[in-house]
Amino acid sequence: MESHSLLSLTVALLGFLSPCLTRLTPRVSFPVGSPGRPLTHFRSHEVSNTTTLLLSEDGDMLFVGARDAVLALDVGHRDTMTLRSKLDWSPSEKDLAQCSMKGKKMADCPNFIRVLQFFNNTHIYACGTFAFSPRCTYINSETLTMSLKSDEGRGRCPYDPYQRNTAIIVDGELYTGTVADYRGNRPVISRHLSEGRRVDLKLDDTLGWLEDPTFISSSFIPNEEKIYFFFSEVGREYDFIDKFIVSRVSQICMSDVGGQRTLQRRWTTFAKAQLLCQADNELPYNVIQDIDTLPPAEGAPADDTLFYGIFTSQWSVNSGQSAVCSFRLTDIKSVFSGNYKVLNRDTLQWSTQVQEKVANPGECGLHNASDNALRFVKENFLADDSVRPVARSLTMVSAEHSYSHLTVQRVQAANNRDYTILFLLTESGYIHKTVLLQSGAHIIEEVQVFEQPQPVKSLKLSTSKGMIYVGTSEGVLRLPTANCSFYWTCPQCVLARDPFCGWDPASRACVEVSNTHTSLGQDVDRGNVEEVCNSVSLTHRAKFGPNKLPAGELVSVSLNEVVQLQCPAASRLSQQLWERPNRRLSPDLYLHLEDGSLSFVATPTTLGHYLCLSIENGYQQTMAIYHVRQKSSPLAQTPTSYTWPPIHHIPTTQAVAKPGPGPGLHSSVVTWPKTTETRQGKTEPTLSSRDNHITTRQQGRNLTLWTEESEQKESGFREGEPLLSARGPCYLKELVVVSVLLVLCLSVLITVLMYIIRQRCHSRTAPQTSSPTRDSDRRTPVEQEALRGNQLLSKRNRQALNSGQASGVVCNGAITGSNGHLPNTPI
Ligand SMILES: *[C@@H]1O[C@H](CO)[C@@H](O)[C@H](O)[C@H]1NC(C)=O
Ligand SMILES: *[C@@H]1O[C@H](CO)[C@@H](O)[C@H](O)[C@H]1NC(C)=O
Ligand SMILES: *[C@@H]1O[C@H](CO)[C@@H](O)[C@H](O)[C@H]1NC(C)=O
Ligand SMILES: *[C@@H]1O[C@H](CO)[C@@H](O)[C@H](O)[C@H]1NC(C)=O
Ligand SMILES: CC(=O)N[C@H]1CO[C@H](CO)[C@@H](O)[C@@H]1O
Repeated sequence: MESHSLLSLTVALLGFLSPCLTRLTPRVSFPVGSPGRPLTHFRSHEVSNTTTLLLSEDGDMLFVGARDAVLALDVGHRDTMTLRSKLDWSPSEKDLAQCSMKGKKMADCPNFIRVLQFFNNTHIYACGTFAFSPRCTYINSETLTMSLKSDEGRGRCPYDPYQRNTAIIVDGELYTGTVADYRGNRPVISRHLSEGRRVDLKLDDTLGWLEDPTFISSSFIPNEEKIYFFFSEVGREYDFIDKFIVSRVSQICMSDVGGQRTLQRRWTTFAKAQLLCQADNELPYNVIQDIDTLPPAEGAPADDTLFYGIFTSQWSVNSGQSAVCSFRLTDIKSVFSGNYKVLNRDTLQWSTQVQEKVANPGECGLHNASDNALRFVKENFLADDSVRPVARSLTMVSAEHSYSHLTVQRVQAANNRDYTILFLLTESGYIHKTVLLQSGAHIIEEVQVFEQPQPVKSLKLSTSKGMIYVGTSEGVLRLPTANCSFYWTCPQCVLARDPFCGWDPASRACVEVSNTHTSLGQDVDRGNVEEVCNSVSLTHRAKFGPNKLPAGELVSVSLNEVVQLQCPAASRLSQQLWERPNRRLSPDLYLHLEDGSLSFVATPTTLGHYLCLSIENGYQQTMAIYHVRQKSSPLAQTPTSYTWPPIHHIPTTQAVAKPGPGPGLHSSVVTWPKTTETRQGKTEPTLSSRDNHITTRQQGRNLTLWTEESEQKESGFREGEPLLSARGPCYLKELVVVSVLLVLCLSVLITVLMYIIRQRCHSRTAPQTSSPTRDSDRRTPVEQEALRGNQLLSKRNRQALNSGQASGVVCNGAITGSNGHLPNTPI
């Protein structure tokens, strides 16, 4: 127990130093109900717990598996989803009584539909939990009527509605991964509805085929004639850690009909391998949450099929974080055709001993093989190698968001190049639309789909209709995959870097990319506004040129009053700057607040024009213009609209060649003190903050405080007094010192605590020795790895910070070891 708490403490400490992640901020955010991204809902008080979604091939009909019902929704219209028909399918009173007699909660006894698949052209096959006694049936997809023929659902559908399962019908046969008993401890991957010489198959009951799995998904690869299953389970090959979870891919051949004597009515082609979502030298994201298949591009070989999965970590270091990894079919195939581990039946230990290969496990067409070969296959089903992600790296990591579901799509952009788009659902209810670029993932936008976190059971993409469907416990909601009209200028359209959207110079609108538009302005890879918008349209300059600046706002103030000017952000990725025509913004007089606004005291020198600029990806645009002038009489108080006087040097909405800070701005921007200690001490608040400026909270709070104070004793200041120099920066130094001291104190305290804890452990478990060698012996490899990593890492961190690389990068917790391939270390 002690060693466990020590491990968790170490791991928790490491959490402060983990891998250096660049933060992924969605460029724009649409709150729920925002008109830019309208959602369509289907809700009915008679419908709840919508768990399974099935989309017709033409995308016009959505079949929904709910509680005690199957629905057919007409989704052919862009504005509405309407209920076309509903099939009630609930257990009888007697079934319910039996269910509750068995000690189940009444709320869990209804029929929760968990399998919904097209069976043939006219029928759907559906299974439900049916009061903890699963049933399956055929449903006519036109009339939504149940056929008389119904099957027992054992092995096809879970008993317990909270258990995850997967099912897929190919050529009229049902392939499932689920638990096949009431207690939920007999997991099985099986085939049903086979006819003639083809028999129903399941896994052999031999130890170790599945170890307490959670089924995630299954995928049919036509060229291979194989079904792949994705799940997580206990990784018994890592017996040094208690309940180490591993993610798996497993395969079966569709041609399988079982063995003749050995493995009769059992899979002869089952094999499984570990899916490793891990960057070199870091803790693995070991728990698969969801996975989606991206078929190869047109003309590309089937081996290029990709699987995009969301993975989280079992360890609290990475809690709340998630990673996306992609796996290539070729890599999966080569792992399955490699060597296999051997299970010692007596000790139940896995080993990688080299042995004579009697057969190739995982090979299709073994049904005629000898008993000897089949016995070999039966015992060798865990591939020795792990499947590593594409390019051996993570596709993306999010430190702030816990993703639960994803769907993936390939989109052809205006330049005819293909881009991969991921739609990732966060647990807090946002969909992140993400494009994968050479330079990494870019979150184009986030759309809030619900306000309260909801258990989402399915996310479905309709590429033909450009819609995403989300099944929640309350119903179904839908949002379009793109709506380009939100971007109403060429720069906005280009900066979005959305492969779906391009600027049409003819209609002067941001439109959806399609074959009919030939020359759309778009730069997904770089988002270079200058190049795209200038080359696309010269008239555009005139439209947004200097004489069409937004009308300035008149601000009337009395002298010595504190003025605060707001600056709206163009996007979450933009930075705001302030400029005055022909003047410098002296840091002595002006204060740049965290939200981008500017604060100063009205004096004769500070009266005049102010320009708020937003800069993003090297492109600068004017967001607001103010004219601050002295109040002449109480009458002039109301701000009136104001037209900008002709000023020639100021940058306008057209692209500015050099994004560098304007005159005098550099010195006035509050910068980070570049000391190791302050960085570490302060990463936490910035991590959670959605703001992309690197400023401390403390600063913000203090500056606000100052504003309030000074408002109270406004009259105490004299004109032109360098107020801010006397307050802000000088206190900042003190603040830094205090933070450093605090961090130091905390470190000392934690070290002492750890020392005490360790001492205690020793005195209890090993009273006679407390030598460090003994200590390290007692640690599991993971712990040792972690601790070694800790030392290494702090050294690395210091180096990084010294060389000034740390800016803009959040460091929060990695295990760096010299040979830290921990989950892959053979035993
Ligand atoms: C796209 O967004 C605009 C507002 O920006 C909205 O009026 C329109 O209805 C949306 N279109 C679709 C198809 O959602
Ligand atoms: C069904 O929905 C209700 C209400 O959202 C929820 O509390 C319950 O857990 C759901 N049941 C299942 C089996 O998902
Ligand atoms: C589809 O399957 C159902 C159920 O077995 C059967 O009644 C129906 O005739 C089949 N339809 C076709 C077109 O084969
Ligand atoms: C394999 O088995 C099938 C029947 O199960 C038989 O027709 C065929 O001849 C066998 N092939 C070989 C090579 O034994
Ligand atoms: C620079 C400055 O004003 N620092 C103050 C920040 O606020 C704390 C209390 O919230 C004061 O103690 C600091 O002096």
